[in-house]
Amino acid sequence: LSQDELKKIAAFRAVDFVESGMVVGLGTGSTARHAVDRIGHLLRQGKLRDVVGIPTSRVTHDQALSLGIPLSDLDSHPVVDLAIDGADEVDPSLNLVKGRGGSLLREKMVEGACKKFVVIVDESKLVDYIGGSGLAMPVEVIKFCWKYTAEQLRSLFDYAGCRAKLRMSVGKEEEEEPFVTDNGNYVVDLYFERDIGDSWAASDAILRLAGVVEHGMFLGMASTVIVAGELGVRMINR
Ligand code: DER
Repeated sequence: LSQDELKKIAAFRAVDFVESGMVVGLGTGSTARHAVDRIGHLLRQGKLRDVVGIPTSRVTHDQALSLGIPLSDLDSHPVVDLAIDGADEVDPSLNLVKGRGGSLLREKMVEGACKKFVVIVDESKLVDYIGGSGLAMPVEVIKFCWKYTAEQLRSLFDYAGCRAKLRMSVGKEEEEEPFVTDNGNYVVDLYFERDIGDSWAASDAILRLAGVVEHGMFLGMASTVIVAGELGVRMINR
C-alpha cells in the first residue's frame, strides 16, 4: 500500500466518528484532505446531514467549499464536537508535532476548542520523542525582528543541538521568499539533534518569547490517534 493509500484508510476510519448534526473541525494537509473529501461525499450521498465544518486553513476552507460542506468559524461555534487532522509526529504519549503545512495556529485554535480530537497518520509519523524525526518543529513568529526571535529560540534549545531556519516558499517568479502564514506571520522551523526532554517545559519557554505567536507541539490534545500501517489500522486512545 502506498503512503497515500494508508493516509486515506486512516482518514476514512476517522470520518466514521462524524455524526449528523456535528460541528466538525476540518484539518489541513494531505491526510486531512482525504477526510474532508469523505465528509463531502457522505453529505452528498445523504448519509450525513447538517454537518458544519470549521476549517483550519484557507486551503481547507476552499476545499470544503468546493465540496459543498457548510462552513462556519469559532466565533459562531466556540465548541467543536469533533476535529480530524493529520500530524507530522506522534510520540508514545500521543503528543504531536504539527504545522509543517504552515497551519499550526488555526489548527491549534480549532483543535483546542473540540470535545474530541482524532489524529490520522500513516505509521511513518510515529516517533520515540518529540522532534525525533529530525524534521522541523515549526514556530509561528511575527515578522518584526524574526531573526532576533529565531536566535532566542535556537539558544533555548542549544542543549539539544538546535538549528533555527526561516521557512521559505518559492514565489511566483520562482525566487525564494519567506513563507507567510494565513495569519500574516513567518514560520521559524526548529531542528533538534537530540531529545529536548520535557516538552511541556519547552512549550512554556517558547511561548514566553514575545515574538512567538504559537508552536507546533500539540501536547495532551489528541483524544485518539488512528495509525494506518502495512499490517492494518490501529486506534490508540489517550
Ligand atoms: O501542517 C499540519 O499540521 C498538517 O496537519 C501536517 O501535520 C500533516 O500533514 P500531512 O497529512 O500532509 O502529512
